[in-house]
Amino acid sequence: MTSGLLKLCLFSILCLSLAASAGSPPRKRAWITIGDAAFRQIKTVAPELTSIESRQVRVEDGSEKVHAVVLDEGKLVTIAAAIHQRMGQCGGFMYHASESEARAALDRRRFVLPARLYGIHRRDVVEPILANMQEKPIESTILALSAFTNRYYASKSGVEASNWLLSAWRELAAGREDISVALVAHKGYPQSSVTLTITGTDLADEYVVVGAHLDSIISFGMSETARAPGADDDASGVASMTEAIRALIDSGYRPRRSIHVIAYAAEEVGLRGSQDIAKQFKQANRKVAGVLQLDMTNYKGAPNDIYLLTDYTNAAQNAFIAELVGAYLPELKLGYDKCGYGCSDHASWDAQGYPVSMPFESSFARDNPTIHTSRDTLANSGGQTAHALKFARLAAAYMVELSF
Ligand code: IPO
Ligand code: ZN
Repeated sequence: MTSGLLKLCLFSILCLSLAASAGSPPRKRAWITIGDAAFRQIKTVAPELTSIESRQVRVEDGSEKVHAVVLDEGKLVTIAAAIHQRMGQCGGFMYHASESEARAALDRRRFVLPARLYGIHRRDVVEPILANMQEKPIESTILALSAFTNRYYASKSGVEASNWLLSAWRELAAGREDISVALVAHKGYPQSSVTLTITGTDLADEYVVVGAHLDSIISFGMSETARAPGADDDASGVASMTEAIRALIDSGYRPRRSIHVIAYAAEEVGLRGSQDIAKQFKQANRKVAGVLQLDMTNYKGAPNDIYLLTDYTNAAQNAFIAELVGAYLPELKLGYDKCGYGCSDHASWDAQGYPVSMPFESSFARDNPTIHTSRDTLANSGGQTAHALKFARLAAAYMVELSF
């Protein structure tokens, strides 16, 4: 018998015996990586969980222990709920489809980026764009997105919300040959991410990325028909980003680098959409000047206007963001905070070694108490969009300066 045939035989025997011994089909396994504090919390509801590997990972200003854990896929919902309930909105986890992906996620390699100069060079372009930005369009985007029953990654209305955004962005891009709008499909669930790309005039293969997540969730009783408006989390981020793009297009500005705007699918269930996209960027060896994440921009819960997250983000780019605020939004007060492992899509880019920042609406201790409930509505963020406009302006300044 040839060795190929022998292997095939052994494989068939193994499969047959596995199938015979199982009786019922084996349950589907999933892997997550999770910070130590959150892991200890979920152990209280699922004590059987053990980590298959643990590693102390370095973040910009300290370190944190992170575990890779294997579990039944059905347990993911319980875990998301337990983290939310026991840790407030803070801390999260990253979903992985295989053991090797989970182990790889513990290995946080950093890209050495070509040195580039952050700086304020385009006041002439930025100032008129910021002056033209308004609350009204932000409000309409938030209201439109939060009107979907929910935007859950696995639900019908979650797919409809993604299609709605596709058409809204196509309208913004109408008549511009250098702008493309597309859906990015993901494996294993029906919701797609949405992207808008302005192709750069002379550094088209270098990208400035701005993202926010499209999906919404409630912690308890999520279903097709459950109401998850997600007005702040994260219709607000999508709306801020959309207003930045609207004003940029309206000004007729043509960036030297490409600007790539992404509304991610499936953030709430382990950063799945953004992990796919960040991995695709790395696989394609794409150059990324920087990434900005907007997750929650419209609830002002604390004294400062913008809190820059210092963990799982890039310190040099954070300093540049502070510089942008000083130059273009000098009336705003800037604070700093942390939100733990896997707390939003910035972690997906950080995991692939790309420089990322996340300006946040509030401090960790005073964040929006309604998120992940049916009460996350515009009315419960004060019925206004003044706060989200600050983040929209920051995003517009970031896009222009970094794409120059
Ligand atoms: C979140 C982000 C930063 C901080 I500080 C606190 C809370 C929200 C995030 N965990 C979420 O639910 N994103 O969808
Ligand atoms: Zn959320």
